[in-house]
Amino acid sequence: MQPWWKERVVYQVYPRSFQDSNGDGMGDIPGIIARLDQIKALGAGILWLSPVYASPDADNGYDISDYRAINPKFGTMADMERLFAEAEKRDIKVIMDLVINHTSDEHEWFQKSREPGSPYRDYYIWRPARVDGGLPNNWTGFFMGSVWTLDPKSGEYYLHLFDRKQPDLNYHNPKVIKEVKGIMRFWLEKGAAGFRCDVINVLYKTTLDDGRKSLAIQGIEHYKSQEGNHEILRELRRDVLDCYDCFTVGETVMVGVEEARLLCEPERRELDMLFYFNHLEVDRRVSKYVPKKFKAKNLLNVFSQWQRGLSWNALYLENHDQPRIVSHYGNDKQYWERSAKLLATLEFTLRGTPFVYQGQEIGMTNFDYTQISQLNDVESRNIDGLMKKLHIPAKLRWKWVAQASRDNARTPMQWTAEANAGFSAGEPWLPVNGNYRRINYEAQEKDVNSVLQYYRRMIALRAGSETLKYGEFKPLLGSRRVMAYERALDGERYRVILNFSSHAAKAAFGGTVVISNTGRTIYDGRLEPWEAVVLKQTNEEAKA
Ligand code: ISL
Repeated sequence: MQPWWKERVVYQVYPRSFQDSNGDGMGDIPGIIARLDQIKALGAGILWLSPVYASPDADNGYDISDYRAINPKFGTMADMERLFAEAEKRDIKVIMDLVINHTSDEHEWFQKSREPGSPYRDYYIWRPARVDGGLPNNWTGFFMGSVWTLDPKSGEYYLHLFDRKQPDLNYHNPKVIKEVKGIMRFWLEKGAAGFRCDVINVLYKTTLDDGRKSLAIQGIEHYKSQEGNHEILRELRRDVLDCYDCFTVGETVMVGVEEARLLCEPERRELDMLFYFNHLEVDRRVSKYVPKKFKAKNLLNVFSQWQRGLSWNALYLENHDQPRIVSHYGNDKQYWERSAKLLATLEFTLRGTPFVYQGQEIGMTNFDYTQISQLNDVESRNIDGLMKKLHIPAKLRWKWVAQASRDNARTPMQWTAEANAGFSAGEPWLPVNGNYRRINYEAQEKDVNSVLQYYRRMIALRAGSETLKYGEFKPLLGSRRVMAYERALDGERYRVILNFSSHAAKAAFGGTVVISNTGRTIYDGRLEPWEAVVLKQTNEEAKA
């Protein structure tokens, strides 16, 4: 018997943008409850909630000020308990976002920590200036600039890998680990079925020595996937997670396959699976802000490495930090619908647990904003500020920020063609994409050929096939535009052929058509633009 978290599909909800129930323009927990039936109808069996905890929202909830309280913008603890109960009624498991690399600077621990000599001082990483008055070291953070901010109260600097409002916890302090275990137990007892673990491979800073000179994230070699980090993961697993029927998916930054194996192969008893980023970076250089040409074969190579390198993958094409996949690797203009379906074909025919991000199932696109002032994301604003200091012209800054901004994924969910796309009766916290009259859930619910219906079909196809869930992955063909691969189990083979271009293409493979995004039922080796075809063949058929 395979564990349920390998069988099921996960649906990620970004609460503030999903469904508002009280007209304040902010999505909330009662809104999520009201939409559980839609999540169920998609065929998802696990709900991952981005943070709903108390937070001043400097990074939209990834800066937590109380791990045991609900952000009043989203509702109450009673609402949260009702969400667990309503999800359970529908056989949907709920996993929480575990953000433990840092807290908010408004967390009680940090406030107390600012007092030198306080028992909380060692919960965080404090250092005085260097003797020459310089910063404690030369590290730079994920959101650009130094990782050090001076706290006037104690006259020392504290370390933050992300925003200055997200001070890093000190994992050399056993009290911190004990607190984290308490938080995990609290949510598992309430009914959580596991955790998505935020930036989980950078917890343990081995030394605070200067980092090697680097264009970005200088100093990372001192804290990425360190042995101390592995020990913490094993301890959390042994002391907490192993006592519950739950799973973890770690968000791990900058890992290659070898490093990932150490973090999530089953015998290591650390994470159950992890999110890597390589597959979303095949058209990026150095940083996500610098584009390069997409080639299908490069994407296939990345998947081949990961599919064969790990015994189980977390599969995702979108989340709240990434541009919309149909705008990124698809074609959100002429071939919007077909390319959105092609990407669904890709995701559900790989080996692993698939994660669908809200709106992905209706092919939502990147935002249609025209200027930086319309953005909310702290990362986008910081990067723009930095580029401004480097005298990069405004037009170019906008071009780079717009295609990579995290707000692309954060525009409100497009439910209907009515005002504010049915997301809210009030003014949404972030403007709705102007294409909501054309792209919305309600319209696709009624249309048998919609992207939404195609997602449902792909999810059902995967659910009904041991080969698609557990079969071996083998790459077959990778060119500039086309990729093809095979999944095989017990003499049964699925062949997946994908044309990532607006040109016709050729790729000769045999088998019976199981599904295609053009409605074709016979495959003759010729692909239409953005066509996706899944073929099936048994050993007997191959011989015949
Ligand atoms: O978004 C990114 C690149 O596109 C990353 O740099 C991102 O910040 C990194 O993957 C970590 O993300 C997670 O932790 C952050 C939070 O802002 C993100 O929303 C979260 O997913 C800090 O908690």
